[in-house]
Amino acid sequence: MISCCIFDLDGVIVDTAKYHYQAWAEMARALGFEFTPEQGEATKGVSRMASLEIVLRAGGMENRFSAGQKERMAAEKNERYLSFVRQMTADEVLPGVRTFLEELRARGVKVVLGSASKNAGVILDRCGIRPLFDVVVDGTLVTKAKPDPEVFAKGAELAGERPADCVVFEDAAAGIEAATRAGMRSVGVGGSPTLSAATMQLRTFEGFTLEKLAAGVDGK
Ligand code: B16
Ligand code: MG
Repeated sequence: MISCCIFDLDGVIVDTAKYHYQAWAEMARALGFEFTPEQGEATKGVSRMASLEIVLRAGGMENRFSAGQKERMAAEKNERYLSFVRQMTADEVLPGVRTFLEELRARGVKVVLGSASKNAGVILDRCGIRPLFDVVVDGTLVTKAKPDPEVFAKGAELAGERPADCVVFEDAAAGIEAATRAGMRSVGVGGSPTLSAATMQLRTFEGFTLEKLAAGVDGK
Protein backbone atom coordinates (compact mmCIF):
# COMPACT_ATOMS: atom_id res chain seq x y z
CA MET A 1 0.00 0.00 0.00
CA ILE A 2 1.18 3.53 -0.77
CA SER A 3 -0.57 6.21 1.27
CA CYS A 4 2.18 8.84 1.40
CA CYS A 5 4.95 10.04 -0.93
CA ILE A 6 7.83 12.04 0.56
CA PHE A 7 9.90 14.20 -1.80
CA ASP A 8 13.37 15.59 -1.45
CA LEU A 9 13.53 19.11 -2.96
CA ASP A 10 16.86 19.87 -4.61
CA GLY A 11 17.44 17.41 -7.45
CA VAL A 12 13.93 15.93 -7.31
CA ILE A 13 11.38 18.78 -7.52
CA VAL A 14 13.72 21.55 -8.75
CA ASP A 15 17.37 21.84 -9.79
CA THR A 16 18.62 24.32 -7.21
CA ALA A 17 21.99 22.51 -7.13
CA LYS A 18 23.22 24.84 -9.88
CA TYR A 19 22.54 27.87 -7.67
CA HIS A 20 24.17 26.26 -4.62
CA TYR A 21 27.20 25.53 -6.80
CA GLN A 22 27.44 29.07 -8.21
CA ALA A 23 27.24 30.56 -4.72
CA TRP A 24 29.93 28.23 -3.32
CA ALA A 25 32.15 28.73 -6.40
CA GLU A 26 31.95 32.53 -5.97
CA MET A 27 32.95 32.20 -2.32
CA ALA A 28 35.89 29.96 -3.28
CA ARG A 29 37.03 32.41 -5.97
CA ALA A 30 36.98 35.24 -3.41
CA LEU A 31 39.21 33.05 -1.22
CA GLY A 32 41.60 32.52 -4.15
CA PHE A 33 40.84 29.03 -5.44
CA GLU A 34 38.56 27.31 -7.97
CA PHE A 35 35.78 25.02 -6.73
CA THR A 36 35.02 22.71 -9.65
CA PRO A 37 31.58 21.34 -10.64
CA GLU A 38 32.92 17.83 -9.89
CA GLN A 39 33.80 18.91 -6.34
CA GLY A 40 30.36 20.53 -6.09
CA GLU A 41 28.71 17.11 -6.49
CA ALA A 42 29.70 16.24 -2.91
CA THR A 43 27.59 19.10 -1.50
CA LYS A 44 24.31 17.67 -2.87
CA GLY A 45 21.88 16.75 -0.09
CA VAL A 46 24.41 17.85 2.54
CA SER A 47 23.65 20.58 5.11
CA ARG A 48 24.92 24.14 4.63
CA MET A 49 27.69 23.94 7.26
CA ALA A 50 28.82 20.49 6.07
CA SER A 51 28.91 21.87 2.51
CA LEU A 52 31.10 24.77 3.69
CA GLU A 53 33.59 22.26 5.13
CA ILE A 54 33.67 20.42 1.78
CA VAL A 55 34.42 23.67 -0.08
CA LEU A 56 37.14 24.77 2.37
CA ARG A 57 38.76 21.32 2.21
CA ALA A 58 38.84 21.57 -1.59
CA GLY A 59 40.91 24.75 -1.20
CA GLY A 60 43.13 23.30 1.55
CA MET A 61 41.65 25.82 4.01
CA GLU A 62 39.85 23.51 6.43
CA ASN A 63 41.79 24.72 9.48
CA ARG A 64 42.08 28.41 8.65
CA PHE A 65 38.85 29.89 10.02
CA SER A 66 37.19 30.19 13.44
CA ALA A 67 33.65 28.94 14.06
CA GLY A 68 32.39 32.55 13.97
CA GLN A 69 34.10 33.24 10.64
CA LYS A 70 32.57 30.06 9.20
CA GLU A 71 29.11 31.14 10.35
CA ARG A 72 29.59 34.45 8.53
CA MET A 73 30.88 32.75 5.38
CA ALA A 74 27.88 30.41 5.33
CA ALA A 75 25.53 33.37 5.84
CA GLU A 76 27.14 35.26 2.95
CA LYS A 77 26.92 32.19 0.71
CA ASN A 78 23.26 31.88 1.63
CA GLU A 79 22.61 35.52 0.65
CA ARG A 80 24.22 34.85 -2.74
CA TYR A 81 22.18 31.66 -3.12
CA LEU A 82 18.96 33.47 -2.20
CA SER A 83 19.63 36.15 -4.81
CA PHE A 84 19.30 33.34 -7.41
CA VAL A 85 16.36 31.65 -5.66
CA ARG A 86 14.39 34.91 -5.54
CA GLN A 87 14.46 34.94 -9.38
CA MET A 88 12.97 31.42 -9.66
CA THR A 89 9.67 30.83 -11.46
CA ALA A 90 7.19 27.97 -11.86
CA ASP A 91 9.06 26.98 -15.06
CA GLU A 92 11.84 25.58 -12.89
CA VAL A 93 9.74 22.77 -11.46
CA LEU A 94 11.28 19.71 -13.14
CA PRO A 95 9.33 18.11 -16.03
CA GLY A 96 6.38 15.95 -15.01
CA VAL A 97 6.61 16.73 -11.28
CA ARG A 98 3.55 18.96 -11.00
CA THR A 99 1.33 16.49 -12.90
CA PHE A 100 2.50 13.60 -10.71
CA LEU A 101 1.90 15.54 -7.46
CA GLU A 102 -1.57 16.50 -8.68
CA GLU A 103 -2.35 12.86 -9.48
CA LEU A 104 -1.25 11.76 -6.00
CA ARG A 105 -3.50 14.35 -4.37
CA ALA A 106 -6.44 13.42 -6.59
CA ARG A 107 -5.97 9.75 -5.61
CA GLY A 108 -5.83 10.55 -1.86
CA VAL A 109 -2.09 9.90 -1.44
CA LYS A 110 -0.44 12.37 0.97
CA VAL A 111 2.31 14.57 -0.47
CA VAL A 112 5.15 15.50 1.89
CA LEU A 113 8.40 17.47 1.46
CA GLY A 114 11.51 16.11 3.22
CA SER A 115 14.43 18.44 2.52
CA ALA A 116 17.69 19.41 4.23
CA SER A 117 17.29 22.97 2.97
CA LYS A 118 16.42 25.84 5.30
CA ASN A 119 15.22 27.71 2.20
CA ALA A 120 12.64 25.11 1.12
CA GLY A 121 9.66 27.36 1.94
CA VAL A 122 10.77 30.24 -0.25
CA ILE A 123 11.55 27.85 -3.14
CA LEU A 124 8.09 26.23 -2.95
CA ASP A 125 6.52 29.70 -2.88
CA ARG A 126 8.57 31.02 -5.82
CA CYS A 127 7.54 27.97 -7.87
CA GLY A 128 3.90 28.22 -6.78
CA ILE A 129 3.73 24.61 -5.58
CA ARG A 130 3.36 24.94 -1.80
CA PRO A 131 -0.40 24.19 -1.97
CA LEU A 132 0.43 20.76 -3.44
CA PHE A 133 2.08 19.65 -0.16
CA ASP A 134 0.17 18.33 2.86
CA VAL A 135 3.27 18.56 5.07
CA VAL A 136 6.60 20.40 4.68
CA VAL A 137 9.59 19.21 6.72
CA ASP A 138 12.74 21.21 5.98
CA GLY A 139 16.12 22.09 7.47
CA THR A 140 14.50 24.42 9.99
CA LEU A 141 12.59 21.52 11.60
CA VAL A 142 15.22 18.79 11.85
CA THR A 143 18.42 18.54 13.86
CA LYS A 144 20.00 15.48 12.26
CA ALA A 145 21.12 15.45 8.63
CA LYS A 146 20.49 12.61 6.17
CA PRO A 147 21.44 9.70 6.27
CA ASP A 148 19.76 10.03 9.67
CA PRO A 149 16.08 9.12 9.10
CA GLU A 150 14.74 12.05 11.17
CA VAL A 151 13.49 14.20 8.25
CA PHE A 152 11.45 11.36 6.72
CA ALA A 153 10.26 9.92 10.05
CA LYS A 154 8.98 13.37 11.02
CA GLY A 155 7.25 13.78 7.64
CA ALA A 156 5.39 10.48 8.04
CA GLU A 157 4.47 11.29 11.63
CA LEU A 158 3.09 14.75 10.75
CA ALA A 159 1.16 13.23 7.84
CA GLY A 160 -0.23 10.56 10.19
CA GLU A 161 1.07 7.72 8.02
CA ARG A 162 2.99 4.51 8.81
CA PRO A 163 6.57 4.36 7.47
CA ALA A 164 5.77 1.07 5.68
CA ASP A 165 3.12 2.90 3.62
CA CYS A 166 5.50 5.73 2.62
CA VAL A 167 7.72 6.01 -0.46
CA VAL A 168 10.64 8.48 -0.52
CA PHE A 169 11.88 10.18 -3.73
CA GLU A 170 15.56 11.11 -3.49
CA ASP A 171 18.49 12.08 -5.74
CA ALA A 172 21.24 11.58 -3.12
CA ALA A 173 22.65 8.33 -1.72
CA ALA A 174 22.43 9.71 1.84
CA GLY A 175 18.69 10.27 1.29
CA ILE A 176 18.14 6.70 0.09
CA GLU A 177 19.95 5.42 3.19
CA ALA A 178 17.80 7.71 5.38
CA ALA A 179 14.64 6.30 3.78
CA THR A 180 15.76 2.71 4.36
CA ARG A 181 16.63 3.49 7.98
CA ALA A 182 13.17 5.07 8.39
CA GLY A 183 11.61 1.76 7.22
CA MET A 184 10.41 3.24 3.92
CA ARG A 185 10.67 2.21 0.28
CA SER A 186 12.55 4.60 -1.99
CA VAL A 187 12.83 5.83 -5.56
CA GLY A 188 16.28 6.91 -6.78
CA VAL A 189 15.69 9.94 -9.02
CA GLY A 190 18.04 10.98 -11.82
CA GLY A 191 19.78 7.75 -12.74
CA SER A 192 23.01 8.11 -10.75
CA PRO A 193 24.74 4.74 -10.11
CA THR A 194 25.19 5.85 -6.47
CA LEU A 195 21.45 5.28 -5.92
CA SER A 196 21.52 1.51 -6.50
CA ALA A 197 20.22 0.83 -2.96
CA ALA A 198 16.85 2.41 -3.83
CA THR A 199 13.80 0.17 -4.27
CA MET A 200 13.34 1.48 -7.82
CA GLN A 201 15.01 3.93 -10.21
CA LEU A 202 13.40 6.84 -12.07
CA ARG A 203 15.10 9.05 -14.67
CA THR A 204 12.28 11.59 -15.10
CA PHE A 205 8.77 12.23 -13.77
CA GLU A 206 7.54 12.79 -17.33
CA GLY A 207 4.86 10.17 -17.96
CA PHE A 208 5.24 8.73 -14.44
CA THR A 209 2.05 7.67 -12.65
CA LEU A 210 0.93 6.21 -9.32
CA GLU A 211 0.28 2.95 -11.16
CA LYS A 212 3.90 2.81 -12.39
CA LEU A 213 5.13 3.65 -8.88
CA ALA A 214 3.08 0.85 -7.34
CA ALA A 215 4.37 -1.61 -9.97
CA GLY A 216 7.95 -0.48 -9.39
CA VAL A 217 8.04 -0.75 -5.61
CA ASP A 218 5.62 -3.64 -5.22
CA GLY A 219 6.88 -6.73 -3.47
CA LYS A 220 10.38 -5.36 -2.96
P1 B16 B 1 20.28 25.40 2.52
P2 B16 B 1 17.76 18.80 -0.46
C1 B16 B 1 19.91 20.31 0.11
O1 B16 B 1 18.60 20.19 -0.39
C2 B16 B 1 20.88 20.59 -1.04
O2 B16 B 1 20.93 19.46 -1.91
C3 B16 B 1 22.26 20.84 -0.50
O3 B16 B 1 23.15 21.14 -1.56
C4 B16 B 1 22.21 22.02 0.49
O4 B16 B 1 23.49 22.26 1.06
C5 B16 B 1 21.18 21.69 1.59
O5 B16 B 1 19.92 21.43 1.01
C6 B16 B 1 21.03 22.84 2.57
O6 B16 B 1 20.46 23.93 1.89
O7 B16 B 1 21.63 26.04 2.52
O8 B16 B 1 19.29 26.03 1.59
O9 B16 B 1 19.72 25.22 3.92
O10 B16 B 1 18.41 17.99 -1.56
O11 B16 B 1 17.82 18.12 0.89
O12 B16 B 1 16.38 19.26 -0.83
MG1 MG C 1 18.44 16.36 -3.12
